[in-house]
Amino acid sequence: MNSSLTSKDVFDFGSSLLQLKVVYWGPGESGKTTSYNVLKEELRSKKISRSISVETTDGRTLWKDCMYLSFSLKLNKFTFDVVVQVVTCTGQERFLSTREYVLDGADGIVFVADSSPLKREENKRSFRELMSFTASNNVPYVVQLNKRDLSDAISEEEFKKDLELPEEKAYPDGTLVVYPTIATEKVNVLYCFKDLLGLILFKNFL
Ligand SMILES: Nc1nc2c(ncn2[C@@H]2O[C@H](COP(=O)(O)OP(=O)(O)OP(=O)(O)O)[C@@H](O)[C@H]2O)c(=O)[nH]1
Ligand SMILES: [Mg+2]
Repeated sequence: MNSSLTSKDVFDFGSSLLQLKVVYWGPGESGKTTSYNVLKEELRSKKISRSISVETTDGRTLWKDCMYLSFSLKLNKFTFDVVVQVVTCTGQERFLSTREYVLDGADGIVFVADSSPLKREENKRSFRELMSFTASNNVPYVVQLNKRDLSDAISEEEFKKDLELPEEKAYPDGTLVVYPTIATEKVNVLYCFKDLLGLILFKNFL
């Protein structure tokens, strides 16, 4: 699905099947795979495939993590079967080309940033990279500011300035400008993912 399509193209009323792809994107070791694993656990009853992870020997993502979730969506008198492919890409600088490939066909993106003050430049660089990939197709995204448990975590205000995000807490549609998360403690990860799904559906219906 891509953003230039209308709801009629996206929702196949004949088959009632809606297929979406959500990509977790962000700098190296910001917590993309940890967030993915939270979804895998919290939504295990919705998982309809094995989860595949291709890692380096030290546990970093080499290629991607990937799984499929499925659930029913009721809209008025229609019921849709929704299948969501969830993937993470590697944050490692040297694998830029694989990130482009993983992002291909994304319907929504979770940008996972790192709260460490040492990662500010990496957050900026990765966000710029993402914006350059998404500039032409207007894919909806949400921003997860992860590792809020760090004692020296940067403030949300500093982070918003770094990424040139609006100062407000929320957008007019109610989604947050920044979702503070602690992926290792499962805090807010599912909430952020659900809001992104809402944005994708909203964008294609209205
Ligand atoms: N303190 C803290 N550590 C975290 C949090 N989330 C993830 N981590 C840790 O950060 C490290 C990297 O996490 P990953 O989930 O592998 O990061 P990634 O973004 O998938 O990394 P790459 O695949 O290499 O790009 C691991 O040691 C995690 O345990 C968090 O919320 N707080
Ligand atoms: Mg990873």
